[in-house]
Amino acid sequence: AEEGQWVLMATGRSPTNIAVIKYWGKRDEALILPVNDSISVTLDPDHLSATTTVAVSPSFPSDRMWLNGKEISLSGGRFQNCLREIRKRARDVEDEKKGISIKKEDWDKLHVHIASYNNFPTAAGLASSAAGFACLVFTLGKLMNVKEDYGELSSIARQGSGSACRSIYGGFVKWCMGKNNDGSDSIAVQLADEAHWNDLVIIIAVVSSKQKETSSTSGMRDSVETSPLLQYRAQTIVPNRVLKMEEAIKSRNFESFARLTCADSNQFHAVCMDTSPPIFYMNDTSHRIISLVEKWNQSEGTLQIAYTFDAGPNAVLIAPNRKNATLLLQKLLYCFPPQHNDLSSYMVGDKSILS
Ligand code: 2P0
Repeated sequence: AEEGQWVLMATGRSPTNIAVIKYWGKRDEALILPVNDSISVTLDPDHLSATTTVAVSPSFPSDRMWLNGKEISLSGGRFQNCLREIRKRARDVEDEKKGISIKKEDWDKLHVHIASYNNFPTAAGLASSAAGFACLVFTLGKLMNVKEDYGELSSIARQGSGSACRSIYGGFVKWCMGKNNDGSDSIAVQLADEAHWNDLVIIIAVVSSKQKETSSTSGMRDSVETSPLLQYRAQTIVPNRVLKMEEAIKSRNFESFARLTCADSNQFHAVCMDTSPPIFYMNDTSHRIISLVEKWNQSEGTLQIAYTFDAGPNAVLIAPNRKNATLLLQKLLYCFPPQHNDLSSYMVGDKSILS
């Protein structure tokens, strides 16, 4: 900003979320309306999160954004939709200490600078867009004194990236697909808060931090257009599974939670295989991790670990307690010793998975 002109800033942090009932497929591409409900767990922000600072000043001639220090274009429809929706809801802001007074109607003329950092690899199937857009919407809302409730904010974040609507809350979150054509009821709701199931431990085995080959957006578009399994899944399987998952979370039933989580991950990847041309997000190492967990679960007769994979080869492993998490790490280190470079690192969400 130039001398004598003020700058007002706000900073926020949003963790990413891991879907245990997957979102895959849109019924409306522009508004980002999904073909089914989904359920996720929001991670602890210390491990996988976006931190965003937004600044406003009369000396800024245009809106600009930097991601991990590099300027990126804001011309995409998704950024513009989020900015527009937040600006629409902006209110008066008074900062007496700095002598700043912004009237509601001033926001249309003021421009913002946005700087966002991820503390994890971008676009490696670790849901960076989820944390990023949730954080952008939340922080812009803070700067512009937006008073709308979290449901409404989630519906704005959804227009940045579908999965972002679930990162507005901590804990266990459901994205309700909604019925309306305008998206007004396609919002996220919190099923249980951060403290509800504190024993769970999440371990992310980073198989590759390379950028994925098929983006989620184009992958799910191809699946909607070509996969008959996707229609069956959305209409017949998921509604039932969502009910069972809500019950499992409510009653902290790990056996049921793990069974549903693994089945839904596998079905999501089956839909990817059912797409023409087929989409492969998992690799040999991912498959070996599944086998390791399945063998262990079968040998015990009860589920010891849940696994789930998103649009990339990295494994998200959920243990019911620290004992199982420790055993899992031992097994992983034995099968993938450090000098073996199939697995680059482990990230462990200690104790709580939530912010
Ligand atoms: C999910 N994924 O539920 C699923 C599971 C990936 C696999 O949401 O086009 O980045 O921005 O709405 O949100 C990734 O999709 O896609 C995703 P857009 P998004 O977490």
